[in-house]
Amino acid sequence: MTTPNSTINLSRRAFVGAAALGAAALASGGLETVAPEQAFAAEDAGETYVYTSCPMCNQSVFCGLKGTVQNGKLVRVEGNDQHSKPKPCLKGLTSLQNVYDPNRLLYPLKRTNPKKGLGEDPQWERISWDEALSTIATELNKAKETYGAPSVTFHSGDPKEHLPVFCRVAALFGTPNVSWGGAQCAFAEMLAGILDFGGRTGSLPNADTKVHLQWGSNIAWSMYPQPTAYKGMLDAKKAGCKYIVIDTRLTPTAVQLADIYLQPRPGSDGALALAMGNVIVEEDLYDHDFVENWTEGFDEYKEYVKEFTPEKAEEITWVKADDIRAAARMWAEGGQGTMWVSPHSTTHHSNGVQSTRAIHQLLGLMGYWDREGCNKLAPGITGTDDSSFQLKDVAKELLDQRAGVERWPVWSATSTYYQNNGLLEYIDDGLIHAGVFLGTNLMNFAQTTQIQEAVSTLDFAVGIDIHLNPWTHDYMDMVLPTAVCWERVAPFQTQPTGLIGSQAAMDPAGEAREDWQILLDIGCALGFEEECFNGDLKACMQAYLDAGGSGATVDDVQNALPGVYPLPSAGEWSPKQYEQKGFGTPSGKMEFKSGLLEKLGFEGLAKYEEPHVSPVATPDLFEQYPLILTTGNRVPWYVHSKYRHTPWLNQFMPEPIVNMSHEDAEARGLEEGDMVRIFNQLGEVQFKVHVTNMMHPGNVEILHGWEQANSCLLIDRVFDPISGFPTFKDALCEIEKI
Ligand SMILES: Nc1nc2c(c(=O)[nH]1)N[C@H]1C(S)=C(S)[C@@H](COP(=O)(O)OP(=O)(O)OC[C@H]3O[C@@H](n4cnc5c(=O)[nH]c(N)nc54)[C@H](O)[C@@H]3O)O[C@H]1N2
Ligand SMILES: Nc1nc2c(c(=O)[nH]1)N[C@H]1C(S)=C(S)[C@@H](COP(=O)(O)OP(=O)(O)OC[C@H]3O[C@@H](n4cnc5c(=O)[nH]c(N)nc54)[C@H](O)[C@@H]3O)O[C@H]1N2
Ligand SMILES: [Mo]
Repeated sequence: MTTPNSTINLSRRAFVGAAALGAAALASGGLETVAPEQAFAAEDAGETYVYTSCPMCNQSVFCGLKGTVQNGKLVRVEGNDQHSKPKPCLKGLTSLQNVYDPNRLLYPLKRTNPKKGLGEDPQWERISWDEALSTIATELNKAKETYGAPSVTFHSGDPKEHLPVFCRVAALFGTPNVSWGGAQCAFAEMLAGILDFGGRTGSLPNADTKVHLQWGSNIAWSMYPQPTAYKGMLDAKKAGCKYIVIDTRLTPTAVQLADIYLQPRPGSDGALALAMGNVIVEEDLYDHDFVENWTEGFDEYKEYVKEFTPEKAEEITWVKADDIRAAARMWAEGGQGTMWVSPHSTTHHSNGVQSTRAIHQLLGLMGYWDREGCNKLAPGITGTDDSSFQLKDVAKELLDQRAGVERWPVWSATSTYYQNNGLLEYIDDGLIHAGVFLGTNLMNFAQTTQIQEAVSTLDFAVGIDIHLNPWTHDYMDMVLPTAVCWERVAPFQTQPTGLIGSQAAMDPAGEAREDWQILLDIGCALGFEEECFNGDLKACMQAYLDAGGSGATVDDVQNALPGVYPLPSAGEWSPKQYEQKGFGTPSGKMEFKSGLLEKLGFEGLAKYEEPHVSPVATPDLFEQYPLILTTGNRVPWYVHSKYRHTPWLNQFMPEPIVNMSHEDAEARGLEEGDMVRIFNQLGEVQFKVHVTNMMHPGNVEILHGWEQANSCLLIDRVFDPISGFPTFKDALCEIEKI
C-alpha cells in the first residue's frame, strides 16, 4: 500500500465508469472480486462468521446479514436468522459486490483545478487524512467567523446511520442547518399524520385487520416501510383481509393483493379521497361515536365533501364513479381497517400534504384508530432515546436560525431538520457558504444544473461517499472515502426486542473510514476533542448507549451477536389510549380541520387543488406536452442512483427505460426498444421504450438517478408550500423517436 502523502494525480474518470476499472483497482492495491464458486460453496472449517445489518436500500429498518470470511476475505453473504429481519433481498446479498466494487473511492481527494462552474474536471489529487481534516477545520471555521456558524450546512441524502453523530457535531459547531433525505422522502406523509392525528398514521394489516387500503405504494418492489412488509401482507390476505389498492400503475402489489383496484390520474388523489368521504358521509357509513367525540371540524368537512360526488370525481380522477362507491363501501364496511400511504407518490405533488391528509382522514371517519385490527399504537422498547447524545437541547436553541423557516413554516414547526430543498436559494441568497455533504446526490434536486452551479460557488464543500460521483463531487473541493457495512462497527440497530450490533469482516478498503469515525475526526479537528471522545469510536458508541440509559456496554451488545441484546419493552399495548391522552393536535382531537395549518396561515380543511402542472391546471402546456410524466417509481434492483455499475444488480436494467402504454406508443409510431427523446419546457432526456400494461394511457414513467438521463432535468423548482417537498411527480412531456 502506498503511503498517505504520496501524490497520485488521478482524473475523475479514473475513479468512475467501467472503462476505468483497471486503473482504480491498480491505484487501490487491487480490489479483487469473489469467485462465484466461493460465494455459493458449502460452509467449511476454515471459515469465520461476522454479522451486520444491511444498509443497501437505506431504509431505517435493515435486514440481518451473516458474512463468511476466508483468509481475511468476505466470500459469502446470507441472512442472520436471529435478526428480526432474517431474509435479505437481492440487494442485501449483493452487499458482497459492494465491498469489492472496483469503482470505490479509496483515499481523500482534493481538487487542484479551481471551480469555474459546470463541466470542469476537478483534477483530483490524493491527500492525507491529516491534510484533509485540517483543511476542513480551517475552511469551516473561516465560514463561521465570517458569516456565522449557520452558514455551514451538514447535508445528507438517504443514508441515515450517521445521523446521531452528524447532529452532534453540527450542534457543537453551532449550525441548525442539518438535513437528510427525509426532506424529499418519508416526512411529508408523516407530516400529514402529525397535522391530523398528532402522529404517524400508516400501518400494515395485522392478524385482525378486515380491510386494508394501500395507496400508491408498490411494496412488492420497494419493500417500504420494511423489507419483510410484503410477506406479512400476503399472509393477511390468506387470513381473509380485503385489499383496496389505489395506484397510478397496475403494479405487482395491485395484481397480487387487490380485491378492488383503482387507477387514478397522477396527482388527483385528494379528489378521489374526498369522493370516498362523500360516499361514506352520504350513505351514513361513518363511525358516529368516534367522529362526534374525537374529531374536530367534521361539520365543515361534511359540507365540503358534498361537492365531491363520485360523478364529479370521475371527471377529475379518471376513476369510474361506481368503482369509487364500491371502494368506499368496502373500506367502511370492514369494521377494522389499516392504511398505508406511500412516502412519495402522493407527496411528490404540489398538493401533496393536503391530498395525503384527505386520504388519512378516511381513517378518522371510520374510527380505525388504536384498536384491534387497526393502527395499534404499541409502546416500543426502553433504553434507546439518544436525544442527549445528539445534543438536542443545544440544537433546539438554534432552530429559529434555520434557513427556510419563513419559506416553509409548517415544515419548520414540525421538523427539527432544515428543509434542504431550498439549498439553491439559500446559497444564492448568501445564507449558506460552506457544507459537509455526506451521502448526497445532487442529481436528486429538481433542475440539477442550477444546484450544481450553486454548490460550485460555495467557499468550501466536502463530500463523504463510497464512490466518486462526477454529477455531485465535480462541484466540490474535497471528497472523503467512507467504509461499507462489512467494514464498520457503528451504528447499533434497534430491533423490536432490543439492540443489535455490527462486526467488521475486514479493515476498510484503501484509506476509507467509517462515517461515525469520519465525523468524530472532523469534530476533533474543529476543536471539540473532548466532546468527540478524542476520536475514539468505541468511547463514542458507549456514550451513545449511555444516553439511552439501558446500562448496556458496547461489549454487551457486540457479544450478543448474532443475537439481539435484549431491552425491556415500555409496556403492554392497551386499546384507545386517546381516551386517556387525547391526540397530539392543537384541539387534542383528530382534526378534519387542522388548527396548526390555520395558525400558520394555510387552509385548515384538506381541500383539493390541481397539481401545479396538469391537463386541467395548464391546458396550454398540456396541448404541447400531452403526456403526464411520473419520475422515480422504485424498481427492485436499484436504489436512487446506486448500483448502476454493480453486476449482480445492473443486469436487470442495464439502461434507462421509459414505461408507456400500448396506446401512447402506437400514437407516436413507437415500438419496444426504440430510443426516444422525452422533453418538455424545461429540458430533454433520452430513454429506451418499454411498452407495458402497467401504465394508464396518458401517463409515462421514468426512473430517477441515471447519470446519462437525469429525470430531474424535466422537473420544475416548484414545491408543496406545506412540506417544501419537490414535485417529482408533477410534470408534462412529449416523446419522439430519435
Ligand atoms: N426524480 C425523482 N427524484 C427523487 C425521487 C423521486 O421519486 N423522483 N425520490 C427522492 C427520495 S424519496 C429520496 S430519499 C432521495 C434520495 O436521494 P440521495 O440519497 O441523495 O440519493 P442516492 O442516489 O441514493 O445518493 C446517495 C449517495 O450516498 C452514498 N452512500 C450510500 N450509503 C452511504 C453511507 O453509508 N455513507 C456515505 N457517506 N455515503 C453513502 C451513495 O454512494 C450515493 O452517492 O431522492 C429523491 N429524488
Ligand atoms: N428497491 C428499492 N427500494 C426502495 C427504494 C429504491 O430506490 N429502490 N427507495 C426507498 C425510499 S428512499 C423510499 S422513499 C421508498 C418509497 O416507497 P414507495 O413510495 O412505496 O415507492 P413505490 O413502491 O415506488 O410506490 C409508489 C407507487 O405510487 C404510484 N404513484 C406514483 N404517482 C402516484 C400518484 O400521483 N397517485 C397514486 N395514487 N399513485 C402514484 C406508483 O405507480 C408506484 O407504484 O422506497 C424505499 N425502497
Ligand atoms: Mo426516499
